[in-house]
Amino acid sequence: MGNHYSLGTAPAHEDLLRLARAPFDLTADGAVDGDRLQRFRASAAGFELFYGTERLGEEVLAALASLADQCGLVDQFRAMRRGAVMNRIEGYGSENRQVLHTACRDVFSDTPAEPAASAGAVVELEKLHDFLADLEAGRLLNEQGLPFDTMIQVGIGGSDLGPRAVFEALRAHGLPNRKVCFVANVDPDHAAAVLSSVDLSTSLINVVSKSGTTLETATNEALVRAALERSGLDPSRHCLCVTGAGSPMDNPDRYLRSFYMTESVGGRYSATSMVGLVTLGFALGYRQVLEFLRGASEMDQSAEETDLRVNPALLMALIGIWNRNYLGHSSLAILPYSQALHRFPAHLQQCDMESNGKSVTRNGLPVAVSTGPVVWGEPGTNGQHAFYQLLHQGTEIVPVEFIGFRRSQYGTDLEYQGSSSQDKLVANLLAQSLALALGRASENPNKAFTGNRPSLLLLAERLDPRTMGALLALYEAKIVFQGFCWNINSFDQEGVQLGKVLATEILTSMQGLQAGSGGIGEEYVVLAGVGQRNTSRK
Ligand code: G6Q
Repeated sequence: MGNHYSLGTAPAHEDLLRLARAPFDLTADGAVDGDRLQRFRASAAGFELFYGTERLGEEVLAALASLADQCGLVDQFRAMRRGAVMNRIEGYGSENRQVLHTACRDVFSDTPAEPAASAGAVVELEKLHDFLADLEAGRLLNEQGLPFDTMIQVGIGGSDLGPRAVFEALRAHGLPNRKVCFVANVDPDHAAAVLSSVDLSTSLINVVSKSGTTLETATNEALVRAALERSGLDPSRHCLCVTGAGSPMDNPDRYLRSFYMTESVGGRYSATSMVGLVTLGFALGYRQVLEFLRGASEMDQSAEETDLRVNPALLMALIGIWNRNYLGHSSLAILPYSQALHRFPAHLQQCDMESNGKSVTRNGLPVAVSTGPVVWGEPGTNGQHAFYQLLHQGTEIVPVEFIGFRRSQYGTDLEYQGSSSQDKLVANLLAQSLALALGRASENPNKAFTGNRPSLLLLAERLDPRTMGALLALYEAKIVFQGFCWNINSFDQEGVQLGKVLATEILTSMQGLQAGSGGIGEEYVVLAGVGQRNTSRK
Protein backbone atom coordinates (compact mmCIF):
# COMPACT_ATOMS: atom_id res chain seq x y z
CA MET A 1 0.00 0.00 0.00
CA GLY A 2 1.13 3.53 -0.67
CA ASN A 3 4.73 3.81 -1.72
CA HIS A 4 6.09 1.36 0.79
CA TYR A 5 8.15 -1.71 0.15
CA SER A 6 6.97 -5.04 1.46
CA LEU A 7 8.93 -8.01 2.76
CA GLY A 8 10.24 -9.56 -0.47
CA THR A 9 11.09 -6.29 -2.21
CA ALA A 10 12.54 -4.23 0.67
CA PRO A 11 16.30 -3.60 0.41
CA ALA A 12 16.73 -5.06 3.92
CA HIS A 13 15.46 -8.42 2.64
CA GLU A 14 18.79 -9.38 1.05
CA ASP A 15 20.67 -8.49 4.27
CA LEU A 16 18.29 -10.60 6.30
CA LEU A 17 18.63 -13.56 3.93
CA ARG A 18 22.41 -13.32 4.29
CA LEU A 19 22.25 -13.03 8.09
CA ALA A 20 19.89 -16.00 8.29
CA ARG A 21 22.65 -18.27 6.98
CA ALA A 22 24.32 -18.02 10.40
CA PRO A 23 21.73 -17.11 13.02
CA PHE A 24 22.92 -16.23 16.50
CA ASP A 25 24.05 -19.35 18.37
CA LEU A 26 22.33 -19.32 21.75
CA THR A 27 24.29 -22.40 22.84
CA ALA A 28 27.76 -20.89 22.42
CA ASP A 29 29.68 -20.52 25.70
CA GLY A 30 28.40 -17.48 27.61
CA ALA A 31 26.21 -16.37 24.67
CA VAL A 32 23.11 -15.87 26.78
CA ASP A 33 24.34 -13.94 29.78
CA GLY A 34 22.78 -11.31 32.00
CA ASP A 35 24.19 -8.56 29.84
CA ARG A 36 22.47 -9.93 26.72
CA LEU A 37 19.15 -10.39 28.50
CA GLN A 38 19.46 -6.83 29.79
CA ARG A 39 20.21 -5.40 26.34
CA PHE A 40 17.55 -7.30 24.41
CA ARG A 41 14.67 -5.78 26.21
CA ALA A 42 11.77 -3.43 25.43
CA SER A 43 8.81 -2.11 27.38
CA ALA A 44 5.44 -0.35 27.17
CA ALA A 45 2.15 -0.05 29.05
CA GLY A 46 3.23 -2.17 32.02
CA PHE A 47 4.85 -4.96 29.98
CA GLU A 48 8.50 -5.81 29.56
CA LEU A 49 9.59 -7.82 26.57
CA PHE A 50 12.76 -9.91 26.91
CA TYR A 51 14.03 -11.34 23.66
CA GLY A 52 17.64 -12.29 24.39
CA THR A 53 16.64 -15.91 23.87
CA GLU A 54 15.79 -15.33 20.19
CA ARG A 55 18.30 -16.30 17.50
CA LEU A 56 19.31 -12.78 16.59
CA GLY A 57 22.07 -10.26 17.33
CA GLU A 58 22.57 -6.52 16.85
CA GLU A 59 23.04 -6.85 13.10
CA VAL A 60 19.76 -8.71 12.58
CA LEU A 61 18.00 -6.24 14.82
CA ALA A 62 19.31 -3.33 12.76
CA ALA A 63 18.24 -5.04 9.52
CA LEU A 64 14.77 -5.70 10.98
CA ALA A 65 14.51 -2.04 12.01
CA SER A 66 15.40 -1.06 8.43
CA LEU A 67 12.79 -3.48 7.14
CA ALA A 68 10.17 -1.86 9.39
CA ASP A 69 11.20 1.52 8.10
CA GLN A 70 11.27 0.54 4.43
CA CYS A 71 7.86 -1.13 4.71
CA GLY A 72 6.46 1.92 6.52
CA LEU A 73 5.01 -0.25 9.27
CA VAL A 74 4.54 2.51 11.83
CA ASP A 75 3.31 4.93 9.16
CA GLN A 76 0.67 2.42 8.09
CA PHE A 77 -0.38 1.81 11.69
CA ARG A 78 -0.73 5.55 12.21
CA ALA A 79 -2.77 5.83 9.00
CA MET A 80 -4.97 2.94 10.12
CA ARG A 81 -5.72 4.65 13.44
CA ARG A 82 -6.56 7.84 11.56
CA GLY A 83 -9.18 6.19 9.39
CA ALA A 84 -7.40 5.06 6.19
CA VAL A 85 -9.31 2.44 4.20
CA MET A 86 -7.00 -0.48 4.99
CA ASN A 87 -9.44 -3.34 4.52
CA ARG A 88 -9.30 -3.65 0.74
CA ILE A 89 -7.77 -5.45 -2.21
CA GLU A 90 -6.86 -3.04 -4.97
CA GLY A 91 -8.68 -3.66 -8.25
CA TYR A 92 -10.97 -6.38 -6.87
CA GLY A 93 -14.22 -6.53 -4.94
CA SER A 94 -13.45 -6.38 -1.21
CA GLU A 95 -14.91 -5.09 2.04
CA ASN A 96 -13.33 -1.72 1.29
CA ARG A 97 -13.54 -0.40 4.84
CA GLN A 98 -11.68 1.61 7.41
CA VAL A 99 -10.10 -0.34 10.26
CA LEU A 100 -10.91 1.43 13.51
CA HIS A 101 -10.93 -1.00 16.42
CA THR A 102 -8.33 1.25 18.05
CA ALA A 103 -10.92 4.05 18.21
CA CYS A 104 -12.93 1.95 20.71
CA ARG A 105 -10.28 2.76 23.31
CA ASP A 106 -9.13 6.12 22.01
CA VAL A 107 -11.59 7.72 24.40
CA PHE A 108 -9.25 9.33 26.92
CA SER A 109 -7.69 12.08 24.85
CA ASP A 110 -9.04 15.46 23.76
CA THR A 111 -7.50 14.85 20.36
CA PRO A 112 -8.32 11.26 19.36
CA ALA A 113 -6.72 9.89 16.19
CA GLU A 114 -10.08 9.57 14.43
CA PRO A 115 -12.51 11.87 16.24
CA ALA A 116 -15.77 10.67 14.64
CA ALA A 117 -15.10 6.99 15.44
CA SER A 118 -14.06 7.81 19.00
CA ALA A 119 -17.17 9.94 19.47
CA GLY A 120 -19.26 6.93 18.39
CA ALA A 121 -17.41 4.75 20.89
CA VAL A 122 -18.11 7.26 23.67
CA VAL A 123 -21.85 7.20 22.89
CA GLU A 124 -21.91 3.40 23.31
CA LEU A 125 -19.81 3.61 26.47
CA GLU A 126 -22.28 6.07 27.95
CA LYS A 127 -25.13 3.68 27.16
CA LEU A 128 -23.17 0.90 28.84
CA HIS A 129 -22.57 3.11 31.85
CA ASP A 130 -26.29 3.82 32.18
CA PHE A 131 -27.23 0.18 31.76
CA LEU A 132 -24.77 -0.94 34.45
CA ALA A 133 -25.89 1.88 36.75
CA ASP A 134 -29.52 0.81 36.28
CA LEU A 135 -28.60 -2.75 37.24
CA GLU A 136 -26.60 -1.55 40.22
CA ALA A 137 -29.32 0.77 41.48
CA GLY A 138 -32.06 -1.86 41.15
CA ARG A 139 -33.85 0.04 38.35
CA LEU A 140 -33.60 -3.03 36.09
CA LEU A 141 -35.19 -6.03 37.72
CA ASN A 142 -36.77 -9.25 36.51
CA GLU A 143 -40.47 -10.15 36.47
CA GLN A 144 -40.41 -10.98 40.18
CA GLY A 145 -38.59 -7.78 41.10
CA LEU A 146 -35.29 -9.62 41.61
CA PRO A 147 -31.88 -8.38 40.41
CA PHE A 148 -30.18 -10.08 37.48
CA ASP A 149 -27.18 -12.10 38.61
CA THR A 150 -26.24 -13.98 35.43
CA MET A 151 -25.30 -13.03 31.88
CA ILE A 152 -25.13 -15.52 29.02
CA GLN A 153 -23.27 -14.22 25.99
CA VAL A 154 -24.53 -15.84 22.80
CA GLY A 155 -22.16 -15.31 19.85
CA ILE A 156 -19.48 -17.11 17.88
CA GLY A 157 -16.03 -16.46 16.38
CA GLY A 158 -15.03 -12.86 16.98
CA SER A 159 -18.24 -12.38 18.95
CA ASP A 160 -17.09 -15.06 21.39
CA LEU A 161 -13.35 -15.77 21.48
CA GLY A 162 -11.94 -12.36 22.43
CA PRO A 163 -14.72 -11.49 24.90
CA ARG A 164 -14.45 -14.92 26.51
CA ALA A 165 -10.64 -14.82 26.72
CA VAL A 166 -10.77 -11.38 28.37
CA PHE A 167 -13.56 -12.32 30.77
CA GLU A 168 -11.72 -15.47 31.86
CA ALA A 169 -8.52 -13.48 32.30
CA LEU A 170 -10.27 -11.00 34.58
CA ARG A 171 -12.74 -13.25 36.37
CA ALA A 172 -10.71 -12.75 39.57
CA HIS A 173 -11.57 -9.03 39.44
CA GLY A 174 -15.31 -9.69 39.12
CA LEU A 175 -18.09 -8.22 41.23
CA PRO A 176 -19.49 -10.60 43.82
CA ASN A 177 -22.63 -12.54 42.88
CA ARG A 178 -22.31 -12.04 39.14
CA LYS A 179 -22.08 -15.13 36.98
CA VAL A 180 -21.16 -15.19 33.29
CA CYS A 181 -21.53 -18.02 30.73
CA PHE A 182 -20.96 -18.22 26.98
CA VAL A 183 -22.77 -20.17 24.29
CA ALA A 184 -21.04 -20.20 20.91
CA ASN A 185 -21.22 -23.58 19.25
CA VAL A 186 -24.41 -24.61 17.52
CA ASP A 187 -23.99 -27.95 19.28
CA PRO A 188 -27.32 -28.23 21.18
CA ASP A 189 -25.61 -30.11 23.99
CA HIS A 190 -23.56 -27.07 24.93
CA ALA A 191 -26.58 -24.78 25.05
CA ALA A 192 -28.45 -27.42 27.07
CA ALA A 193 -25.58 -27.72 29.54
CA VAL A 194 -25.33 -23.95 30.02
CA LEU A 195 -29.07 -23.46 30.36
CA SER A 196 -29.30 -26.20 32.95
CA SER A 197 -26.59 -24.51 35.02
CA VAL A 198 -28.36 -21.14 35.42
CA ASP A 199 -31.55 -19.69 36.81
CA LEU A 200 -33.12 -18.21 33.68
CA SER A 201 -35.44 -15.96 35.69
CA THR A 202 -32.45 -13.90 36.89
CA SER A 203 -30.43 -14.20 33.66
CA LEU A 204 -29.74 -11.66 30.96
CA ILE A 205 -29.03 -13.05 27.50
CA ASN A 206 -26.50 -10.94 25.59
CA VAL A 207 -26.88 -11.85 21.91
CA VAL A 208 -23.82 -10.64 19.99
CA SER A 209 -23.58 -10.67 16.22
CA LYS A 210 -22.09 -7.91 14.12
CA SER A 211 -23.83 -9.10 10.96
CA GLY A 212 -26.99 -10.21 12.75
CA THR A 213 -27.16 -13.13 10.31
CA THR A 214 -24.85 -15.81 11.70
CA LEU A 215 -26.79 -19.05 11.70
CA GLU A 216 -25.23 -20.50 14.86
CA THR A 217 -26.04 -17.37 16.85
CA ALA A 218 -29.56 -16.98 15.45
CA THR A 219 -30.23 -20.66 16.26
CA ASN A 220 -28.90 -20.35 19.81
CA GLU A 221 -30.86 -17.14 20.36
CA ALA A 222 -34.06 -18.91 19.25
CA LEU A 223 -33.22 -21.80 21.54
CA VAL A 224 -32.72 -19.53 24.56
CA ARG A 225 -35.84 -17.48 23.77
CA ALA A 226 -37.87 -20.71 23.61
CA ALA A 227 -36.43 -21.77 26.99
CA LEU A 228 -37.37 -18.38 28.49
CA GLU A 229 -40.91 -18.68 27.15
CA ARG A 230 -41.24 -22.22 28.49
CA SER A 231 -40.35 -20.81 31.90
CA GLY A 232 -43.06 -18.17 31.57
CA LEU A 233 -40.51 -15.36 31.08
CA ASP A 234 -40.71 -12.52 28.56
CA PRO A 235 -37.63 -12.66 26.26
CA SER A 236 -37.74 -8.92 25.60
CA ARG A 237 -37.13 -8.35 29.33
CA HIS A 238 -34.14 -10.71 29.35
CA CYS A 239 -32.40 -10.33 25.98
CA LEU A 240 -29.87 -7.65 25.06
CA CYS A 241 -28.17 -7.34 21.73
CA VAL A 242 -24.90 -6.08 20.32
CA THR A 243 -24.96 -5.74 16.56
CA GLY A 244 -24.23 -3.52 13.57
CA ALA A 245 -26.71 -0.68 13.05
CA GLY A 246 -29.27 -1.74 10.44
CA SER A 247 -28.49 -5.46 10.71
CA PRO A 248 -31.42 -7.93 10.77
CA MET A 249 -30.94 -8.09 14.55
CA ASP A 250 -31.27 -4.33 14.95
CA ASN A 251 -34.80 -4.33 16.33
CA PRO A 252 -34.93 -2.58 19.72
CA ASP A 253 -38.47 -3.85 20.39
CA ARG A 254 -37.14 -7.37 20.77
CA TYR A 255 -34.42 -6.42 23.25
CA LEU A 256 -34.17 -4.89 26.70
CA ARG A 257 -31.18 -2.80 25.50
CA SER A 258 -29.43 -2.64 22.11
CA PHE A 259 -25.74 -1.75 21.72
CA TYR A 260 -23.94 -1.13 18.46
CA MET A 261 -20.60 -1.69 16.82
CA THR A 262 -19.50 -0.07 13.59
CA GLU A 263 -18.58 -1.69 10.32
CA SER A 264 -14.97 -0.58 10.73
CA VAL A 265 -14.45 -2.87 13.75
CA GLY A 266 -13.64 -6.41 12.57
CA GLY A 267 -15.05 -9.33 14.56
CA ARG A 268 -11.70 -10.65 15.79
CA TYR A 269 -10.62 -7.13 16.75
CA SER A 270 -13.88 -6.34 18.54
CA ALA A 271 -13.17 -7.27 22.18
CA THR A 272 -12.80 -3.58 23.14
CA SER A 273 -16.09 -2.66 21.43
CA MET A 274 -19.49 -3.42 22.92
CA VAL A 275 -18.98 -6.98 21.64
CA GLY A 276 -16.66 -7.54 24.60
CA LEU A 277 -17.60 -4.74 26.96
CA VAL A 278 -21.25 -5.46 27.76
CA THR A 279 -20.48 -8.83 29.36
CA LEU A 280 -17.21 -7.57 30.83
CA GLY A 281 -19.03 -4.59 32.35
CA PHE A 282 -21.70 -6.84 33.83
CA ALA A 283 -19.00 -9.01 35.42
CA LEU A 284 -16.53 -6.33 36.55
CA GLY A 285 -18.35 -3.01 36.67
CA TYR A 286 -17.83 0.13 34.60
CA ARG A 287 -14.70 1.42 36.34
CA GLN A 288 -12.78 -1.74 35.48
CA VAL A 289 -14.00 -1.54 31.87
CA LEU A 290 -12.37 1.88 31.64
CA GLU A 291 -9.13 0.50 33.11
CA PHE A 292 -9.17 -2.25 30.49
CA LEU A 293 -9.64 0.32 27.73
CA ARG A 294 -6.94 2.55 29.23
CA GLY A 295 -4.39 -0.29 29.06
CA ALA A 296 -5.29 -0.95 25.42
CA SER A 297 -5.08 2.74 24.59
CA GLU A 298 -1.61 3.03 26.18
CA MET A 299 -0.37 0.10 24.11
CA ASP A 300 -1.84 1.62 20.94
CA GLN A 301 0.12 4.80 21.65
CA SER A 302 3.32 2.82 22.04
CA ALA A 303 2.69 1.09 18.70
CA GLU A 304 3.13 4.48 17.02
CA GLU A 305 6.73 4.79 18.28
CA THR A 306 9.54 4.18 15.80
CA ASP A 307 12.04 3.33 18.57
CA LEU A 308 11.80 -0.45 18.94
CA ARG A 309 12.74 -0.28 22.62
CA VAL A 310 9.39 1.30 23.44
CA ASN A 311 7.31 -0.48 20.80
CA PRO A 312 7.14 -4.15 21.84
CA ALA A 313 4.31 -4.86 19.37
CA LEU A 314 6.49 -3.86 16.43
CA LEU A 315 9.47 -5.71 17.85
CA MET A 316 7.44 -8.90 18.31
CA ALA A 317 6.09 -8.57 14.77
CA LEU A 318 9.64 -8.29 13.40
CA ILE A 319 10.96 -11.16 15.51
CA GLY A 320 8.01 -13.23 14.25
CA ILE A 321 8.98 -12.37 10.67
CA TRP A 322 12.60 -13.31 11.35
CA ASN A 323 11.48 -16.70 12.67
CA ARG A 324 8.88 -17.27 9.96
CA ASN A 325 10.47 -15.93 6.81
CA TYR A 326 14.20 -16.19 7.46
CA LEU A 327 14.60 -19.12 9.86
CA GLY A 328 11.68 -20.99 8.26
CA HIS A 329 9.57 -21.82 11.33
CA SER A 330 5.94 -22.36 10.39
CA SER A 331 4.37 -22.60 13.83
CA LEU A 332 4.16 -20.34 16.88
CA ALA A 333 3.30 -21.40 20.42
CA ILE A 334 1.84 -18.86 22.85
CA LEU A 335 2.30 -20.16 26.37
CA PRO A 336 0.92 -18.03 29.21
CA TYR A 337 2.06 -18.92 32.72
CA SER A 338 -1.30 -17.86 34.07
CA GLN A 339 -4.32 -20.11 34.26
CA ALA A 340 -6.55 -17.05 33.85
CA LEU A 341 -5.19 -16.69 30.31
CA HIS A 342 -6.31 -20.19 29.35
CA ARG A 343 -8.53 -18.92 26.52
CA PHE A 344 -6.09 -16.27 25.31
CA PRO A 345 -4.14 -18.56 22.93
CA ALA A 346 -7.48 -19.58 21.35
CA HIS A 347 -8.33 -15.92 20.81
CA LEU A 348 -4.92 -15.23 19.30
CA GLN A 349 -5.25 -18.30 17.14
CA GLN A 350 -8.25 -16.66 15.54
CA CYS A 351 -6.94 -13.13 15.55
CA ASP A 352 -3.63 -14.13 13.95
CA MET A 353 -4.65 -16.97 11.65
CA GLU A 354 -7.82 -15.31 10.36
CA SER A 355 -5.96 -12.06 9.79
CA ASN A 356 -2.74 -13.32 8.28
CA GLY A 357 -3.63 -16.71 6.83
CA LYS A 358 -3.67 -15.16 3.36
CA SER A 359 -2.13 -15.97 -0.04
CA VAL A 360 -2.82 -12.85 -2.08
CA THR A 361 -1.36 -9.40 -1.63
CA ARG A 362 -3.31 -6.20 -1.22
CA ASN A 363 -2.94 -5.86 -4.98
CA GLY A 364 -4.60 -9.21 -5.62
CA LEU A 365 -1.37 -10.94 -6.66
CA PRO A 366 -0.11 -14.25 -5.24
CA VAL A 367 2.21 -13.61 -2.29
CA ALA A 368 5.88 -14.37 -2.92
CA VAL A 369 6.71 -15.02 0.75
CA SER A 370 5.26 -17.16 3.54
CA THR A 371 2.58 -15.42 5.58
CA GLY A 372 1.06 -16.18 9.01
CA PRO A 373 2.26 -19.17 11.02
CA VAL A 374 0.08 -21.77 12.71
CA VAL A 375 -0.67 -20.35 16.16
CA TRP A 376 -1.56 -22.46 19.16
CA GLY A 377 -0.95 -22.72 22.89
CA GLU A 378 -1.98 -23.67 26.40
CA PRO A 379 -1.04 -22.37 29.82
CA GLY A 380 2.12 -23.49 31.58
CA THR A 381 2.93 -25.37 33.68
CA ASN A 382 0.18 -27.69 32.37
CA GLY A 383 1.75 -27.74 28.91
CA GLN A 384 5.09 -28.83 30.39
CA HIS A 385 3.46 -32.11 31.34
CA ALA A 386 2.13 -32.53 27.83
CA PHE A 387 3.51 -31.17 24.55
CA TYR A 388 6.75 -29.50 25.74
CA GLN A 389 8.52 -32.74 24.86
CA LEU A 390 8.21 -31.76 21.21
CA LEU A 391 9.28 -28.20 21.94
CA HIS A 392 12.52 -29.44 23.55
CA GLN A 393 13.40 -32.46 21.44
CA GLY A 394 11.10 -32.65 18.42
CA THR A 395 12.33 -32.36 14.84
CA GLU A 396 10.12 -29.28 14.36
CA ILE A 397 11.41 -26.06 15.92
CA VAL A 398 8.52 -24.06 17.34
CA PRO A 399 9.24 -20.48 18.41
CA VAL A 400 7.55 -19.67 21.70
CA GLU A 401 6.04 -16.51 23.17
CA PHE A 402 5.89 -16.89 26.95
CA ILE A 403 3.68 -14.61 29.05
CA GLY A 404 4.01 -14.29 32.82
CA PHE A 405 3.24 -12.15 35.86
CA ARG A 406 5.21 -11.57 39.05
CA ARG A 407 2.17 -11.50 41.35
CA SER A 408 -0.92 -13.66 41.44
CA GLN A 409 -4.43 -12.28 40.99
CA TYR A 410 -6.08 -13.45 44.19
CA GLY A 411 -2.99 -13.14 46.38
CA THR A 412 -3.97 -16.27 48.28
CA ASP A 413 -0.95 -18.51 48.21
CA LEU A 414 0.86 -21.03 50.35
CA GLU A 415 4.47 -21.90 51.08
CA TYR A 416 5.11 -25.52 50.24
CA GLN A 417 8.55 -27.07 50.34
CA GLY A 418 10.09 -23.64 50.79
CA SER A 419 8.34 -21.71 48.00
CA SER A 420 4.93 -20.31 47.14
CA SER A 421 2.86 -21.54 44.20
CA GLN A 422 3.42 -18.25 42.39
CA ASP A 423 7.20 -18.60 42.83
CA LYS A 424 7.02 -22.11 41.41
CA LEU A 425 5.03 -20.84 38.43
CA VAL A 426 7.49 -18.02 37.69
CA ALA A 427 10.53 -20.26 38.22
CA ASN A 428 9.16 -22.73 35.68
CA LEU A 429 8.51 -19.95 33.19
CA LEU A 430 12.03 -18.52 33.37
CA ALA A 431 13.62 -21.97 33.40
CA GLN A 432 11.76 -23.07 30.27
CA SER A 433 12.78 -20.04 28.27
CA LEU A 434 16.45 -20.57 29.14
CA ALA A 435 16.32 -24.34 28.68
CA LEU A 436 14.92 -24.02 25.15
CA ALA A 437 17.71 -21.59 24.28
CA LEU A 438 20.67 -23.23 25.97
CA GLY A 439 19.85 -26.91 25.67
CA ARG A 440 21.77 -29.48 27.70
CA ALA A 441 24.61 -31.76 26.70
CA SER A 442 24.56 -35.46 27.58
CA GLU A 443 26.48 -38.58 26.60
CA ASN A 444 23.11 -40.24 26.26
CA PRO A 445 21.56 -38.96 22.98
CA ASN A 446 18.08 -39.53 24.30
CA LYS A 447 18.76 -37.16 27.18
CA ALA A 448 20.54 -34.50 25.10
CA PHE A 449 18.86 -31.19 24.33
CA THR A 450 20.17 -29.31 21.32
CA GLY A 451 18.98 -25.87 22.43
CA ASN A 452 18.86 -22.97 19.97
CA ARG A 453 15.08 -23.06 20.16
CA PRO A 454 13.90 -19.44 20.11
CA SER A 455 11.53 -17.88 22.58
CA LEU A 456 10.64 -14.51 24.03
CA LEU A 457 9.22 -13.50 27.35
CA LEU A 458 6.48 -10.95 28.03
CA LEU A 459 6.34 -9.99 31.69
CA ALA A 460 4.10 -7.74 33.77
CA GLU A 461 3.55 -7.25 37.47
CA ARG A 462 0.00 -8.59 37.69
CA LEU A 463 -2.84 -9.59 35.37
CA ASP A 464 -5.49 -6.92 35.97
CA PRO A 465 -7.92 -5.04 33.69
CA ARG A 466 -5.28 -2.53 32.64
CA THR A 467 -2.55 -5.07 31.80
CA MET A 468 -5.11 -7.27 30.04
CA GLY A 469 -6.16 -4.36 27.84
CA ALA A 470 -2.50 -3.69 27.05
CA LEU A 471 -1.80 -7.35 26.29
CA LEU A 472 -4.76 -7.60 23.92
CA ALA A 473 -3.77 -4.43 22.07
CA LEU A 474 -0.15 -5.56 21.92
CA TYR A 475 -1.10 -8.69 20.01
CA GLU A 476 -3.60 -6.88 17.79
CA ALA A 477 -0.88 -4.42 16.78
CA LYS A 478 1.69 -7.19 16.29
CA ILE A 479 -0.65 -9.03 13.91
CA VAL A 480 -1.46 -5.87 11.98
CA PHE A 481 2.25 -4.95 11.63
CA GLN A 482 3.01 -8.37 10.20
CA GLY A 483 0.16 -8.06 7.71
CA PHE A 484 1.53 -4.70 6.56
CA CYS A 485 4.98 -6.21 6.16
CA TRP A 486 3.63 -9.10 4.06
CA ASN A 487 1.44 -6.62 2.13
CA ILE A 488 -1.69 -8.69 2.79
CA ASN A 489 -5.14 -7.59 3.94
CA SER A 490 -5.31 -8.63 7.61
CA PHE A 491 -8.89 -7.46 7.95
CA ASP A 492 -11.07 -9.62 5.73
CA GLN A 493 -11.94 -13.33 6.13
CA GLU A 494 -13.13 -14.92 2.92
CA GLY A 495 -12.26 -18.37 4.31
CA VAL A 496 -14.77 -17.84 7.13
CA GLN A 497 -17.41 -16.51 4.73
CA LEU A 498 -16.98 -19.65 2.60
CA GLY A 499 -17.85 -21.82 5.61
CA LYS A 500 -21.00 -19.80 6.25
CA VAL A 501 -22.19 -20.18 2.65
CA LEU A 502 -21.34 -23.89 2.41
CA ALA A 503 -23.11 -24.73 5.67
CA THR A 504 -26.32 -23.10 4.46
CA GLU A 505 -26.20 -24.86 1.10
CA ILE A 506 -25.44 -28.28 2.57
CA LEU A 507 -28.10 -27.84 5.23
CA THR A 508 -30.71 -27.18 2.56
CA SER A 509 -29.68 -30.32 0.69
CA MET A 510 -29.65 -32.34 3.92
CA GLN A 511 -33.21 -31.36 4.64
CA GLY A 512 -34.10 -32.83 1.23
CA LEU A 513 -32.70 -36.24 2.20
CA GLN A 514 -35.14 -38.82 3.45
CA ALA A 515 -35.06 -38.99 7.22
CA GLY A 516 -33.41 -42.14 8.52
CA SER A 517 -31.98 -43.00 5.11
CA GLY A 518 -28.84 -44.53 6.55
CA GLY A 519 -27.12 -42.49 9.28
CA ILE A 520 -24.64 -39.60 9.30
CA GLY A 521 -22.01 -41.48 7.25
CA GLU A 522 -24.52 -42.10 4.48
CA GLU A 523 -25.54 -38.42 4.50
CA TYR A 524 -21.90 -37.40 4.13
CA VAL A 525 -21.43 -39.60 1.08
CA VAL A 526 -24.61 -38.35 -0.62
CA LEU A 527 -23.80 -34.69 0.14
CA ALA A 528 -20.37 -34.91 -1.48
CA GLY A 529 -22.11 -34.13 -4.77
CA VAL A 530 -23.45 -30.86 -3.35
CA GLY A 531 -19.99 -29.91 -2.04
CA GLN A 532 -18.49 -30.65 -5.45
CA ARG A 533 -20.97 -28.44 -7.25
CA ASN A 534 -20.62 -25.58 -4.78
CA THR A 535 -16.85 -25.48 -4.68
CA SER A 536 -16.41 -25.90 -8.43
CA ARG A 537 -13.69 -23.67 -9.83
CA LYS A 538 -15.61 -23.05 -13.02
C1 G6Q B 1 -14.06 -12.43 12.78
C2 G6Q B 1 -14.83 -13.24 11.86
C3 G6Q B 1 -15.80 -14.20 12.47
C4 G6Q B 1 -17.06 -13.55 13.04
C5 G6Q B 1 -18.08 -14.61 13.36
C6 G6Q B 1 -19.35 -14.05 13.95
O1 G6Q B 1 -13.28 -11.57 12.45
O2 G6Q B 1 -15.42 -12.47 10.90
O3 G6Q B 1 -15.21 -14.99 13.47
O4 G6Q B 1 -16.77 -12.78 14.14
O5 G6Q B 1 -18.39 -15.35 12.20
O6 G6Q B 1 -19.90 -13.09 13.13
P1 G6Q B 1 -21.07 -12.17 13.64
O7 G6Q B 1 -20.57 -11.33 14.75
O8 G6Q B 1 -21.46 -11.36 12.44
O9 G6Q B 1 -22.17 -13.08 14.09
